[in-house]
Amino acid sequence: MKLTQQHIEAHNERHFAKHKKRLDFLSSEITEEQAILQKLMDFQVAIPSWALGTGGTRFGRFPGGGEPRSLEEKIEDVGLLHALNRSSGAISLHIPWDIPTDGKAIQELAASHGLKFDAVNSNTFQDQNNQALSYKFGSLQHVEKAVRRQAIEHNIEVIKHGVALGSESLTVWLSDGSCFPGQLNFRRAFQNTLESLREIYAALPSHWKMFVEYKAFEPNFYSMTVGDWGQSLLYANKLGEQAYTLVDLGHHLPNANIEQIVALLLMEGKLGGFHFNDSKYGDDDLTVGSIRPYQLFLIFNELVEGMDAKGMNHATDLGWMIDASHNVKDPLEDLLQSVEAIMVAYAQALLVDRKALNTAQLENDTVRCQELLQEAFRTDVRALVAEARLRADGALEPIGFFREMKVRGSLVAERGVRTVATGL
Ligand SMILES: [Mn+2]
Repeated sequence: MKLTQQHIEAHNERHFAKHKKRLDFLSSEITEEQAILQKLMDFQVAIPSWALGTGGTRFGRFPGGGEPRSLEEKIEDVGLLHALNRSSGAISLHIPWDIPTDGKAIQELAASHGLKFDAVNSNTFQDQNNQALSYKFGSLQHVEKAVRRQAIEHNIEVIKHGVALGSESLTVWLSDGSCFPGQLNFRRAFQNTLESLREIYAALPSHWKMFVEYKAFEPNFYSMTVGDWGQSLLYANKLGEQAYTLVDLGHHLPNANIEQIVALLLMEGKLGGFHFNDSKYGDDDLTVGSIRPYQLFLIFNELVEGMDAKGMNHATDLGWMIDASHNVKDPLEDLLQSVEAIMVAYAQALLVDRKALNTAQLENDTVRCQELLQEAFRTDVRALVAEARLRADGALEPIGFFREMKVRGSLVAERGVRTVATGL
């Protein structure tokens, strides 16, 4: 289903009076409102093609209905999100779950929804049906050259699909590692992986970036060959200037100081991509901002400060993507919540009085430092985020609209109750 602008306008008229009251109050509290609104309007977060269906765990999966059955329907779903929040203007494809058969037609369909193609993602963490060699003991790290070769060729294939769609980056996440002590020679695994990544890197078009994503544990439970930001940075530095580290919020050991990692990677010019989600225990893939909104704000605080220090464009110089799973919520509602949480944290980070914070830091005024950060964090910026949506022709209350219009019901009627999104 494609929403009409009239539907959105009617919704906005109904909610405008309440919005106006909230915005007027907020406007009296903040400075540089127009500049912040423009930044919010420019900021886009990519939606991965695998996030549009119901997720699951190794114990089970409980799908809702009306899940997208094809790449075309996934693009329609992202188009729907973007029509509502105007901040989801990109889609990130996973190969081979979403191989575009007709690149040009897919690109046109995406463009008709105002969507671009963000990073393409390779998959060597599972065996495909027609695959000659198994990744059971790793892919790019594998002790057998033929397996490494197969994984390299797959990544090069993914780059080709990306080129056909207008993507400009490749994300490599490896499940490679070991489950038991002694299983791997760590140095050999690293060297094999580096050598394999070098071949993939050599196949990148000159304007492309390669993101090396790390993960602390799972599916391997003793060691991961790209297990933390240090290892990812080693690879990225050895590969060259087109290679960057990608930070996924769920891929750290408990209590890791992610904001500090972000700050240092930015300082080194090596932060390239960012995956949003939230977690209580590990790689839980929960809705962004649902568990630790303050941490999300602190991360955005470092992102804004670090990017500004380097003269980077917030909207375009890093790859922003949601990487979450929706086990018990409607995936589209969950994604709307996630994007909202991201925009709220970003807006709050833009409110931080950086000059005052810098002065307080230089005076060792710890109390003042905390006050300044929490002043921004405790400001209710939702009306500002809503105003940015309104100015971009989005809906004042995206989830409210989704429910008022019974969008899921229409999707179920269109696609059926028992559809399963490809790749899940
Ligand atoms: Mn990720």
